[in-house]
Amino acid sequence: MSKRRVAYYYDNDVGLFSYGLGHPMKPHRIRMTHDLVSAYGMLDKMHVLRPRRASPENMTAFHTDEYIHFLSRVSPETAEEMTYHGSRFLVGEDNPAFEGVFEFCSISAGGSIDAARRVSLGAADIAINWAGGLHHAKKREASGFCYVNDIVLAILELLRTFPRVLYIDIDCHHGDGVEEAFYTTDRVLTCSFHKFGEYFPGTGHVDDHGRDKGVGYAVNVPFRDGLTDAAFKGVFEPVVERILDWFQPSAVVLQCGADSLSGDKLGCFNLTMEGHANSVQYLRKSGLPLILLGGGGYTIKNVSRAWAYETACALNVEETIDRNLPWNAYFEWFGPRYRLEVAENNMDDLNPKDGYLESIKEQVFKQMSALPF
Ligand code: ZLM
Ligand code: CA
Ligand code: ZN
Repeated sequence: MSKRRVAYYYDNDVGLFSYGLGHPMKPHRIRMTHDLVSAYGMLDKMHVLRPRRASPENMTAFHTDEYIHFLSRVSPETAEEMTYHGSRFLVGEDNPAFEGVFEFCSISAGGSIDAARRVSLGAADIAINWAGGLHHAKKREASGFCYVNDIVLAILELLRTFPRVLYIDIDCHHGDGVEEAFYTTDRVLTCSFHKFGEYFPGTGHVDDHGRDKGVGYAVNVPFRDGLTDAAFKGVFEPVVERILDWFQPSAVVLQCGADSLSGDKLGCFNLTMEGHANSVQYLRKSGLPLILLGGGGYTIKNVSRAWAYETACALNVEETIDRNLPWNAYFEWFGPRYRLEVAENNMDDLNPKDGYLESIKEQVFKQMSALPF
């Protein structure tokens, strides 16, 4: 069980895309992660694969033909007239029609679909795509920096082989696009941990737990600002343990959004690298087929630290890794300490105050215990 076969999907072109000047989402962080993974000598320990690019047909397994047709043709030059004449597929500054947007989406989605195929075939125990995890994209529109929902596409691929898939989302934002896609089915259980209250996208209330056949198969764990490692672990582990026992998934998809780390530009939690990676370690120990995806993460030197460390966790070599960063192409970005660490800061943790943490845990458990075992 300790040595798992790991497949790692990476396309060298992904870091070259740009959402535009000043946009917080920076595809370059995927390349920085890869450089760290490479500098640590981890590439030799896994199957390194370049994903096939997802085709429009692959994408319409979830999205509408009209939306994907639009996305495959839109460019910075034509965005305005296409939006003016057609329906509004892209909304505002969050989702610009940047140069190469469709190619970027086909790399991101291609990696997640290939990861799902490889795990389905039994050719890998863990498959990683740090360019995936774009959980807000909807069937017929882009949302929150996400255009194509690579996660939904990967889960649909897994459902061809596996009876039940568990989706866990530790991005600071609610995983609304994935939840919505599987809200009425009992074959996919979605579980998102997120900041809730005056925060994008506004969904993910603890009471939202699925509809029709899907009642009980959506789990939402809303947090307040300042979430620390201990508070997170104290909710994550019992909730996920209960889900594993009850749902008995045949495969797990973990969205490792890194905006839940301390010091993130858009996030408001206070997790260290180890506190974040505990989720990866916990699910690795379950022994279930596992897909690790990226997601948010806007303080990019910390994103690359966390995802490089989580790659080491997948390989079960995190104990042996040198906490002084090896020389790499972006070494100067990691000063002044040049360490593999994301430290907590002194922000106040509002979660343990006036019994909030206990009450959230209780509400989540209450919903789960109302279900037939
Ligand atoms: N305005 N530029 C998380 C997705 C979060 C919606 C408020 C846009 C920003 C943000 C874009 C340079 C994931 C909202 C924000 C300004 C309406 C959000 C472009 C700064 C900038 O400087 C910026 C021109 C931009 C966007 C901040 N947007 C911060 N937060 C959220 C979306 C995605 O991490 O979960 C997964 C990848 N949007 O709050 C507004 C309501 C648009
Ligand atoms: Ca989340
Ligand atoms: Zn996020």
